[in-house]
Amino acid sequence: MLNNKKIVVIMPAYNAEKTLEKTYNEIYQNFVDEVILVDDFSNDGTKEIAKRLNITTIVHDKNKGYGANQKSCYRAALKAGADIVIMLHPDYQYTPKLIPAIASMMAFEEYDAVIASRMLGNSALRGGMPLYKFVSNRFLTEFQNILTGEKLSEYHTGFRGFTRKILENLPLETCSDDFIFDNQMLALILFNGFKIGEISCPTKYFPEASSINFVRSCKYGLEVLYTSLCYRLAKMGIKAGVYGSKGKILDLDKELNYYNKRVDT
Ligand SMILES: Nc1nc2c(ncn2[C@@H]2O[C@H](COP(=O)(O)OP(=O)(O)O)[C@@H](O)[C@H]2O)c(=O)[nH]1
Ligand SMILES: [Mg+2]
Repeated sequence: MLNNKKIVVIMPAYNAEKTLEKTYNEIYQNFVDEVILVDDFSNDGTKEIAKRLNITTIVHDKNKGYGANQKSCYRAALKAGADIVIMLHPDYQYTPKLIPAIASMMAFEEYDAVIASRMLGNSALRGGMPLYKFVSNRFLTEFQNILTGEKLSEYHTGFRGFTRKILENLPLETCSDDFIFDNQMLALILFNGFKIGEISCPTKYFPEASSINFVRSCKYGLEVLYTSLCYRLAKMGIKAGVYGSKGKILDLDKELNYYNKRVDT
């Protein structure tokens, strides 16, 4: 709790058995009310480790994708009564020690969302980010800033926080089940006039922390360009992409398959 706001950390997991415990152990538990993990039908021991760590765990009955995984995470967090939700990858790429800093930026109602940026400062390449990812991140960020009129240092980090208001009001059900979900969500936040704050965050690249290959990165990059173009069109009154009027908010009645539900005493 912070300023009477319930803080929930969500972890969209896929084959995270080697890094989950290390990530979890660095979460400052006194401050976080609940940790929820959604296992997207991993083929390793992710859910068993989550259970041993007493994390509220939900399992998908098939591999649904990174975006679909986040949708399940946000549904579960809203059902758990979260006021502030921090999304953290369980691949130990980002330091969980910054959770209190991120949460406090929203707990006192200065921001509606916060991203932990690898591009503020110069730690991305030092942390081992591949050069092609660094260059494309910079290019896509500039392109997106121009088309949205914003000035974020990046749009692609896996460490973010959102207020309940954002999760309840954005048409997230309409967003992709794949990796572009992340970018669509940020674009929707800006499109709807919510405020995004940033903090700097170190990043670590090692084999388990980065599985997206070159081809999937290219697909993601093209989809980012498309998302930004649709944003500009929608601002000009031409409904396009996820900004259309038929967007659906998260369907909270959808079944969640709890593998290990935390029981509050
Ligand atoms: N749900 C789901 N998540 C995935 C899949 N592949 C990767 N992820 C997760 O997506 C996140 C980002 O992927 P990652 O390989 O770490 O990307 P990078 O760090 O940006 O290079 C990680 O938390 C992965 O566990 C998948 O097929 N399904
Ligand atoms: Mg990663």
